Formats: sequence, structure tokens, C-alpha cells
Amino acid sequence: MARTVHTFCRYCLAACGVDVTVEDGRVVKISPDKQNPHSWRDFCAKGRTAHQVVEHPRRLLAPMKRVGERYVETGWDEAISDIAARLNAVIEDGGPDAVAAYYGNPAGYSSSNLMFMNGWLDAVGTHNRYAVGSVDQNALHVVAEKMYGSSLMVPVSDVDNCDYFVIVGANPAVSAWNWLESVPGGWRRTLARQQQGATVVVVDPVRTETAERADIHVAVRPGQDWALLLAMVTIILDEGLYHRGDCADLATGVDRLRGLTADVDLADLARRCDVPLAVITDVARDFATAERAMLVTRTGVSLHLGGTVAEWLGQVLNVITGRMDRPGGRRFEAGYVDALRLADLAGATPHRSRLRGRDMVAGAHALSELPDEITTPGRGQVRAMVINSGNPVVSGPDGAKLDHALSTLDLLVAIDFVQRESHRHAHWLLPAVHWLERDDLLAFTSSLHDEPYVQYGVRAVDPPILAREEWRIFTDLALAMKRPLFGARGLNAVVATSRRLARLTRRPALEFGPYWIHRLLIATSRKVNGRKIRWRDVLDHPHGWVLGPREFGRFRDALRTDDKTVHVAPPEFVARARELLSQAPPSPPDGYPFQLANRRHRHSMNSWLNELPGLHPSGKGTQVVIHPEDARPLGIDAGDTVRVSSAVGAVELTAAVDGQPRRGVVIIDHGWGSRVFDPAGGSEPLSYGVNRNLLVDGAQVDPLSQTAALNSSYVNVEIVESDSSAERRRPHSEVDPDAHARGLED
Ligand SMILES: Nc1nc2c(c(=O)[nH]1)N[C@H]1C(S)=C(S)[C@@H](COP(=O)(O)OP(=O)(O)OC[C@H]3O[C@@H](n4cnc5c(=O)[nH]c(N)nc54)[C@H](O)[C@@H]3O)O[C@H]1N2
Ligand SMILES: Nc1nc2c(c(=O)[nH]1)N[C@H]1C(S)=C(S)[C@@H](COP(=O)(O)OP(=O)(O)OC[C@H]3O[C@@H](n4cnc5c(=O)[nH]c(N)nc54)[C@H](O)[C@@H]3O)O[C@H]1N2
Ligand code: SF4
Ligand SMILES: [Mo]
Repeated sequence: MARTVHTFCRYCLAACGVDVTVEDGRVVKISPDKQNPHSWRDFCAKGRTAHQVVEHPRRLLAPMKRVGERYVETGWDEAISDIAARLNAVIEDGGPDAVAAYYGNPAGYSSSNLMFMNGWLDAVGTHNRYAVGSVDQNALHVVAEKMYGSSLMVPVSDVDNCDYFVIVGANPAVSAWNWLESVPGGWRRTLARQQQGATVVVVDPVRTETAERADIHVAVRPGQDWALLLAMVTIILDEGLYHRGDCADLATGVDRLRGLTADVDLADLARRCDVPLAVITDVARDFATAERAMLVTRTGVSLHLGGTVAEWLGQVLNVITGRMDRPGGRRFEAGYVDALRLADLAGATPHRSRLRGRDMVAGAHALSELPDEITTPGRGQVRAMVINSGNPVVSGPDGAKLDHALSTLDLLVAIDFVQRESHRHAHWLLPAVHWLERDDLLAFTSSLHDEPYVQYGVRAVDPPILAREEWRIFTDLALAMKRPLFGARGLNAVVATSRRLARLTRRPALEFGPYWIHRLLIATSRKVNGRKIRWRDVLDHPHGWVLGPREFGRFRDALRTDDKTVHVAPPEFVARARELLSQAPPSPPDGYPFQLANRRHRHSMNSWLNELPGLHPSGKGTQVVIHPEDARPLGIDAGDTVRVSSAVGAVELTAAVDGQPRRGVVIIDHGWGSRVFDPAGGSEPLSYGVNRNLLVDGAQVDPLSQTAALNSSYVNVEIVESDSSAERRRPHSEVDPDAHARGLED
């Protein structure tokens, strides 16, 4: 008998409501849950094929231990006791900091994963925590902390009331309207506003699917948004187009901002970003004078050396033109739990990294620092590490360096569905549980939705017998290591007692776990629209529950700054802006005339999902896109094999010649070239495309966000073999699996 389970997809923050049809314990169909009142409208092929991950032919089905060059399946008792003993030995020898963890993007879509991972890290007492933020949204965390007083206080977009959109460094037509905020169907809702007369401006060096539909496409030079946005701020302040009330009352630091803008030369800024000053002026004026407007920034802004300054100026433009907390602008959604306060409570103790001496951002150090922290001897050298839901060799900068460092560890443990590139040196592979197989309450991201919303994500099917949720793995490790989970004395005994009780009474719900915490979070949740949420009511809304209309007027009160104002000109941002201004205008270094941009693919999620049969890769990730006028002098035609190289690496791929990128910019999609190994069967790894991040230098970072120039590295492009002379064209599915390894050795 088939049954339908209503839950939501947890691959990205869009959190699309889905109907999962289950027959004989297997998922047979996933479709959008059209009764979901909030979130089904981005539903995409990734959600539709989620069961292919569950039934992945190479899925890890039991803990696997490395023995020589092979892996053997074991039970959990052996896995936990071996890992715990080895971790304790590493700590004995090198102290708690000798143990590290990296967590990737999917960890954020399971509240129990992150919570218990931090609980275990606190048990260990290590400061060596690394996170995906340093290759994603750190710039926003840094800006939110300084301007609004909390790294998590990020604004959401009121799309349906907006008359003038400025979308900077985002491609919502492909990536959905989500980053540290989510607007379900946000792009379609934006286009609906456009139909009603709203103007859409897209700032992107590439003529993307989003830019294609814009009223104005501004093809900025990669990495130079800060100059464009600073010019806009200057024009708005100089011409008196700012919001007088908010600049006098809500914001502080406007004078310091004027101090900066007084020193800029608009023509110089226009040259830096390579956008005509007349265009910048028009957009600045129209944005400032529109009735209702918003400026939105994303990864296209943050993944550069000037990323934090650009992110800051993007927020400043909203604040000084009165767009905060007003219809059609950006507002603060309080959510049903106070995530800001909980983050304060759970925050890691501040720490400076051993080698570079840099502070953590949002509780974690930067990925670019990890390789040296592993290979450089001394107290605090990382000797053991857990990679939780991540593939940093492919998603981060300079993967070759990280790959080598990982190979030198005494212990590497990977928790994932399959063994990917970053896990190839793992001593232990631990099988994770997919969202179709687990219950979850994403309470901590409830302030990132564009309206007050709650849904309990129920499981559709049971996980494989030996797969385990991360919270359970981290709890078991803390217990076996005899170190107090969450650093809370006595908690391990409570957990052990609850387990005994659950076993004796045969009532699994008595066992300490996330379920307790979900109930507690609802029991202590704040009132939304004046109404208290009860657990029973949450369960009574299987399609999800919109908790009333969007609330305005809460922003001021929610601010975490000491004086309850928005700090529009934090001194460190002003200083960094002056530093960027003092540098020579951007010009390519000798031998590397192009800038390497990036694209996401509708059917892949960063470095994964691209290998699923239902999402068969269509040659993406194996191509570099070059502007026709750049290709011609190099003798490059579509289909030719070209070599793209930087100071740190080189890859070979097929050329596509297309006018999408602006001149001087070439595009390679990120997230490809990650092998999927077969630890159980030992057959050849699967691999599609090449890893373009091998070309990104991790040594140079934005000092504020600690993010590398992932999407503006300088590269060279040269022809290797022209298509006509190629003896044989290899289809993408037969890409030589060793090509990646060769790339690593380059
Ligand atoms: N050049 C360039 N590089 C980029 C970007 C870019 O725009 N340009 N984008 C960056 C961005 S925005 C991001 S978020 C990062 C992503 O960087 P990462 O998060 O490090 O990498 P992912 O590719 O998302 O890999 C996620 C891994 O988690 C596994 N996984 C999925 N779900 C679960 C789960 O529930 N439990 C466990 N244990 N494992 C799970 C997957 O199988 C996969 O191996 O990449 C960044 N890299
Ligand atoms: N299908 C799909 N959806 C996804 C993901 C995925 O991998 N696949 N990833 C999810 C994740 S983890 C995230 S963080 C979000 C990210 O969501 P977005 O930030 O919207 O991600 P992108 O689609 O990479 O769009 C970034 C855009 O910035 C442009 N860009 C690059 N450099 C610059 C620059 O210097 N200046 C400007 N102005 N633009 C620049 C790029 O050309 C690109 O079009 O998407 C999420 N959604
Ligand atoms: S991956 Fe697709 S279906 Fe899943 S939440 Fe994101 S947009 Fe929705
Ligand atoms: Mo991301």
C-alpha cells in the first residue's frame, strides 16, 4: 500500500514542501506539496530525485575502516571505540586543539547535527573548528555583527511589495532566492512585480538567466562591487537622496561614512568596477528615490578579497535610503525561537588561530588556514579531524594543498552518504542519515524565512539499519571518550541513564536526543503575532504552518548593538575601504590575463548531486566559457581542448564560446571533479568534470571575512588541441578519473 508523507526538502534553505510517496518502505515518488502554504514553489529536480541519494549504489551502509589500501565494514561498537581511543591518544599527546572538525553546507539543514557537533567539540575542548562560512557567507556574518550587533541578525526580503530591485552577485533564477534568508519562489515573485511595473537591476559580470530578464544588466568587473556600491553611497549622500529620519535616528556613524565618501573620486571608482559613471548615477538615483526598494547581495559579492566591504556597503545602501523594516524593503523576521540569543549561549569561546593569528568568524576558523594548521608542527597542530557533511577539497580554495595535508593526519573520519574527494584519505567512513530518513525542526533558521513559519520535518522512510544521525555519532563519541558532552558535567550520566530507561521500558522517546530539544524549543518559543505555539499545533499542521502575517516594526528593538542603533560605519570597514582605495586599480598579473568566474547548475548542489542518474550532467563542469572576442586572438573555437592555469594549479577542459561572460572573464562551474569512490566494491571512482577551485590561491584572503578570491582569481587560457585535430572526442561521462589526480599534482 502506498502512503504519502508531507515533509520538506532539506537540500537548501528554500525548504520546499514535498509529498513523498512511499511503497513497501521505499520512496517511489517525490512531488511538490501544493498544500504547503509557504514553501513549495521552488521545488526542483534536486528535491524530485532525493531518493536517488538514499538509494545511491555507492552509499555507505555501515561504518567502514581503512585497512591498508582497502576498507572493511564494521559494527558501530568497534567504530566508536576505535575512533574514541585514537582521539583520546591524540589529545593526550597534543592537547585538545590537536582535534579539528570541518562542517559543510548540509550540516546547516539539520539543527541536531550542528548542535551536537558543537556539543562534542565542547567536550573535546578544541578551538580548531573550521566551517563552510569562509567559502560562503562569512562576509555577511562579519557585517551583521558590526552593524546590527549579531552575526545572525540578517535581513529578509519583502519581495511582493518592492518597486525597485537591485540584485548584486546573485542568480536566483538558478539558485533560488536563498542564502542567509529564503523567499520561496522569490525569483518568480520578483518577475511578477516586474510585470506590475517594478524595475529589476542585476549586477553580474555574467549575463546569467537572471540578468537576461533584468531591465538593466550591469556587467561589473569581478571583485569590484565595493567600488560600484561605494560610488552609489557617495552619490546618494552628496545629492541628499538619503532618508533623513533613518539617517538621524536609526543609524549612527553617518558622519564617518561622509568622511569616507568625501575622499573618493567617482571617476576612479567607475574605472575600478568598469561601469560607466552615468549608469551608476542613474541606478543610485532611481534606487534612492523609488517608493519601495531593496538591494540584495549574495555569494557573487562575498567570495572576493573586497567581499566584506562590498557586503557592508550593500547593507548601508538599504539603511541610508530607509529600506530597513519597511514594506518592499528588508526586514527582520524574529522567528519563533530567539536564534540570536541561543547562538550567544552556544557560541565557541573566542580564539586566535595558531599560525595566522586570526580571530574566528561566527565560531569557526577559515578553511584556507587548515592545510598549514595540519602540516606545521608545534603545540596545537591538528593531528585528527572529522569532516562532517563537507567536501572542502573541492569546494574550498587550493584543494591540492588541503588534499595533501589530509593525507598526513593520524586520524581522518568522514561522516557522509558516500566517499567523496575530500574523504579519500579517511581512516573511517561513517554512514549518515538522509533527510528523507530523519525528523527535524529547523528552529534556528526560523528567522531566515520571509514570513513567520514552522514545519516539523518528518521522516518518510527508515534509514538503513547501520546508518546513524550525526547527533548520535557525536553523543556516542563523547561518551566513549569520557568527555562531557556540551562541556556540561553530569550530562553524560543523564544520557546514559535515559538510554537504559528507554531500553528497559521499550520507549525510545525516553532516550535523550534532539526530540527532547525540539519539544523544549517549542515549549519555550516566543509568541508570534501574539500567539503561543504549542507542540500539538505544530504536529497538526503536517503541510507546514504560516504563523500569521509578516511583522514590521521589530527591527529597532531586535538590534543587538549596545546603543540600539545601526552602526553604518564600523571603523574596521572604513579602514579596509581606504586600503582598497589606496591600491592600484585592478589589473591582471603578468601571464594571467583572465578572471575566473563561476556558475551553479540547476541540477547540482555545490559538489554533489551532479552524479545522480536522474540529474545526468549535461557537459557542465567540463567546459570553460570564453567570450568570442577573447577566444578569437587565442585561436580557440568551441569544442577545442584548452588549459586553464593559475599560479597554484592547472586544469584541462573543453572550450565553449559564448557572449555570456563580459570580456576578460571566463566561467567554469564550481563543484565538479569530485570523485565518488566505491569503498565497498572497490570499482573505479566516478568523476564528472574538473575541479576549478584547484586554480584558487588560498593564501590571499579578505582580511575581514577570511574568504579567498574564489570567483575572481586570475588565470591564463591556452589552446591544447583544436577540435578539428582531436582524434576522438570523449563524452563527459568518460572523463579520465585520473585527470583529477593529475590536476592535484600540477
Ligand atoms: N569557486 C567557488 N567555490 C565555491 C562556491 C562558489 O560560488 N564558487 N560556493 C561555495 C558555497 S556557497 C558553499 S555552501 C560551499 C559548499 O561547500 P561544502 O559544504 O564543503 O561542500 P558540498 O559540496 O556542499 O558537500 C556537502 C557534502 O555533504 C554531504 N551530505 C549531504 N547531506 C548530508 C547529511 O545530511 N549528513 C552528512 N553527514 N553529509 C551530508 C554530501 O554528500 C557532500 O559530500 O562551496 C563553496 N565553493
Ligand atoms: N541549483 C543550485 N541551487 C543552489 C546551490 C547550488 O549549488 N545549486 N547552492 C545553494 C547555496 S549553498 C548558496 S550559498 C546559494 C547561493 O546563491 P547565489 O549567490 O545566488 O549563487 P550563484 O548562482 O552562484 O550566483 C552568484 C552570481 O554572482 C555572480 N558573480 C560572480 N562574481 C561576481 C562579482 O564579483 N560581482 C557580482 N556582482 N557578481 C558576481 C556570478 O556570475 C553568479 O551569477 O545558492 C543555493 N542554491
Ligand atoms: S533543492 Fe530544490 S526542492 Fe530542495 S529545497 Fe532547494 S529548491 Fe527546493
Ligand atoms: Mo552556500
